[in-house]
Amino acid sequence: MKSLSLLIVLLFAAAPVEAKQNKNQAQAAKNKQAELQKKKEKEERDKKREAINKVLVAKDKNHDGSLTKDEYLTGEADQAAASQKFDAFNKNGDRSLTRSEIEASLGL
Ligand SMILES: [Ca+2]
Ligand SMILES: [Ca+2]
Repeated sequence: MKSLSLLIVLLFAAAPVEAKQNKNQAQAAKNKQAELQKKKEKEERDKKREAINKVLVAKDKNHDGSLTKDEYLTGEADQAAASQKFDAFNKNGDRSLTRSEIEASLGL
């Protein structure tokens, strides 16, 4: 009987520790999830930047770091759609598309 009451005392004493451990584990899992999410977002940003680099390398014929509409439209199958895209990306309405305008349009 004595050992049973001792066991009960031990169980009660252990319960808060276990609850704390569960909480810590849940927090660790959350942290890991957040870390993975961050990593995924970074990978997506890197992918977008890489895609932008590719477009600039391919289309920026005079290598000034921005694309005129002519440069942008060269090689596009659907000229009307590409033209609309250019205008949508070209936030300041000037004659060229800068890297930062493209980045901004892709949410970077
Ligand atoms: Ca250019
Ligand atoms: Ca512009």
